[in-house]
Amino acid sequence: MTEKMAATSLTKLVRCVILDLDGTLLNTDGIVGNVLKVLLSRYGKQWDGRETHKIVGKTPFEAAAAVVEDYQLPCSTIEFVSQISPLFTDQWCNIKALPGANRLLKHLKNHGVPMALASNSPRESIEAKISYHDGWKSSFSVIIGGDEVRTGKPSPDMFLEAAKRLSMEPSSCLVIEDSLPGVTAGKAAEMQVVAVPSLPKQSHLYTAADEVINSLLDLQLEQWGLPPFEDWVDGTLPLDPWYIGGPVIKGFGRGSKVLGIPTANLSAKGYSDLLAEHPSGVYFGWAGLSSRGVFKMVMSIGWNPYFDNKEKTIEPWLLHKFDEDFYGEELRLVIVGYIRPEANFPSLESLIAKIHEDGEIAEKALELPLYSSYKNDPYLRSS
Ligand code: ADP
Ligand code: RBF
Ligand code: MG
Repeated sequence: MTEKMAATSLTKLVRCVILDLDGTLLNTDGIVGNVLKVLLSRYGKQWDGRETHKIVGKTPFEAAAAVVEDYQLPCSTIEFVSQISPLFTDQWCNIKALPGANRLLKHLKNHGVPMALASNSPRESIEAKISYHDGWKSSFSVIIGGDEVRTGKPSPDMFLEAAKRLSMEPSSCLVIEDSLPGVTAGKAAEMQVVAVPSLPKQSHLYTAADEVINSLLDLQLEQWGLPPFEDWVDGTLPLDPWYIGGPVIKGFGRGSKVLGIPTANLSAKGYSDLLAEHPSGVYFGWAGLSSRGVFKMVMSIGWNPYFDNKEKTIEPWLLHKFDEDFYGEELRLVIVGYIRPEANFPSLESLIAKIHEDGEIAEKALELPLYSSYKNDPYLRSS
């Protein structure tokens, strides 16, 4: 190793992790739609989910102001906030952990890496929200809420206070954050910062972060001198299986034509919640076709950066040679593992080569008992 490389890697070594809560560990955005649907209906208005992007990442007051204006509600922003707050409180029990959050907390706890939770929301709300997630509260040696420091993020106060209470130097802390104010705060505190943006197609805004990743599944702890995850198996990360299905519809019409890789698309209707819940990336599992059987499958979820799609889609490639199309047939998928984040590529050839590599990884992994047992899942054969 050269002297310069040794110096750079040394500056990266950390000894503890400071985590943000909403949007980083918890899918708080997932409940926003539920709450707005209820409140707007009281005003005789209908919540249009497409406006979510105007709300996430804002303070409660800013978000409320945007909704009051957009829907021309006959109330002040302050009135709206006081009406919506109890609705949010009622939903805290429904906020899901983001993919990879439980895995991360368990891993760091098992390895004795000290953790702090630092969130702009009040201490009381933090405690209430995490109370619904087993083992979370005891994972953190320190919890700091927005009401416990003079100024919240983007000020570094909260992170500096967390370091102090952990008895760590700021340079020994790794901050994990989804929001821009959080990243700004972490860098102002002179800490290492990994950004996990919660909104899609935003990574170019996070230039201040030391690394930008797509989801917690992509975290590489060894880069920061922390104990690496030990759960990857032959290039795959086992997941709690999830299920999705429906009739095969026409896609972008380019899978076979442009790439030579047909992907059997499912309609976004009826599974938008499921799609929103799962980070974009390349996954694999088993695919059942009602009259044809069960096949190995590798797929991408997301916006296909190479084609810069406007919609998040599911693109399942069945690892089997079919002699004909099967549009309209019922396709059932069980997704059992993760391979990599979606990427852009300098050429079509390199995209195609990568997808074939994904196919080989999936093909091999699905032989492992860990994954092969799902081949017999009744969901794949019922329709
Ligand atoms: P589209 O844009 O309509 O999805 P594609 O070129 O991606 O078109 O082709 C997908 C279609 O090809 C599927 O809907 C299915 O009917 C057919 N097909 C044939 N072989 C496969 C395969 N191995 N995996 C997925 N789809 C396949
Ligand atoms: N598209 C991308 O732009 N980037 C990717 O990293 C990517 N990975 C893929 C991996 C697999 C296993 C499959 C089946 C597709 C992938 N694609 C990716 C999507 C590809 O662009 C898509 O199937 C076509 O756009 C067809 O609509
Ligand atoms: Mg397709």
